[in-house]
Amino acid sequence: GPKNDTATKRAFPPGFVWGTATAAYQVEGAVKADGRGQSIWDAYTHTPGKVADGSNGDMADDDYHRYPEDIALMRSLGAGGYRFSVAWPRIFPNGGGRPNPKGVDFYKRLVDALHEAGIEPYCTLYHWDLPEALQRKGGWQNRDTAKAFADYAGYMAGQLDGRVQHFMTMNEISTFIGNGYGGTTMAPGLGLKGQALAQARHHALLGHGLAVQAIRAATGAKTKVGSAEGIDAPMPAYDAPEHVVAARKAALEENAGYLTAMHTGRYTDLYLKTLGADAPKFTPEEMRIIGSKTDFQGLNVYTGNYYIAADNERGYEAVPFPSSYPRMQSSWIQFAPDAMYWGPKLMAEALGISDIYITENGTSSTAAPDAEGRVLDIDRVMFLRQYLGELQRGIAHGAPVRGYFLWSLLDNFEWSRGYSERFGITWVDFATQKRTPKLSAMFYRDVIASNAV
Ligand code: GBH
Repeated sequence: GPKNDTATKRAFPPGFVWGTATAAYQVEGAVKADGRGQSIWDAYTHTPGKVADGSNGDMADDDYHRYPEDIALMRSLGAGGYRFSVAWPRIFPNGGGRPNPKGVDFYKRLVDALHEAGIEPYCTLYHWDLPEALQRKGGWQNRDTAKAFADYAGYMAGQLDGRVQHFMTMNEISTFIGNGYGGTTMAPGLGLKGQALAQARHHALLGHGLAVQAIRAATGAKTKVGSAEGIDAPMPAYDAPEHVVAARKAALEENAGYLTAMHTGRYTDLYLKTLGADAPKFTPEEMRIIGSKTDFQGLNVYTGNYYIAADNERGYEAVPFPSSYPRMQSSWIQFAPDAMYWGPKLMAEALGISDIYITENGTSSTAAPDAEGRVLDIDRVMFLRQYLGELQRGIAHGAPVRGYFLWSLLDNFEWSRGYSERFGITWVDFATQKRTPKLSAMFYRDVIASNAV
């Protein structure tokens, strides 16, 4: 057949990791199987009025049973990596105590099947499904949860040692604290304010740091530990030097409660000053733990914020998005491919990060099967092509990005949006569980095959 026009493509470095990503509660289903305990997301989704379409993750993609078929999909993409998460309540149904061997076995089977398919597993230990038993004791508001998380993370990493090389402690502390503890749109939906919120955030950071240490203690020297954090990527409004400086300052200050604390072991002066009496209570020892050295940083990049230089205490000012700014189906995804150029580059420069993985990037799309059953999601193809082009340009200009995980392999349970927003490059008919690769899957297969966009 006709050859691709590779001469006009922009190449990624040799050995660049191409993968897809999912999370346990969003794809597994099988919420009562093999002794799994309840999580805060079971409780939340079964509370009327919380999820847009009244749905839940009871079945989701039934990936708990269909993972061999899902690995076959990854294989047909030619993907070399897969980012998945472990459901804490499958391992410790009540948060701690005695482990549940059947839950552990599921992840061993999954990881072994990935290796058989030539796919490297990247394991996230916490993608928001806190055991409900721990929420009853205050969840992340309770400092003991940080210790319980580290115990679980160390135990699970030890069980997968030799089979998994890359572990991420948590996914997006900024989101589960911001929306679940500060807001009400995610589990547990507490709507906390002030000091209580800052303290819950501090405990989550502490859980991350303790888990980094526990994972290292439980695994061999080859293990690489990091986290996957969400950022609204800092971007200069345009690339004049003063605006680039402003965006780099924003990279530090806008992430002060998360990545900056994790990479420097301190809260910035501005962060503490802004919180004032609401600042978290912390000890120097806790800050040392939070700053535990990691081997890589995962960044989930969907969109960003534009900055200009400003004559104020921060030295920058965010440029608001006018309502005419282009967006994707999910209204929070402003179409901003330059987020993929500037985000990794400025975060690496601001925090001295040497190895980055894009642990999530992708978009929702309203594209649905046509008369012939094809899903021609050209909006997602356009989105991915532009973001990947900017990623390539960033790497060419020194951004230390080693791999990219597309969110998501499958349409899945999109948290409080239920099944109304589809992020998959594979269509899932939730009534039959039939999987159909979309046009974007063909596009991604092509990118992977040529290691270029
Ligand atoms: C990621 O979060 C998650 O890690 C992943 O599980 C999820 O499926 C994926 O994105 C797609 O959403 O409801 O208007 O208040 C991305 C960061 C932060 C985006 C919270 C949505 C809520 C917006 N998310 N935000 S709103």
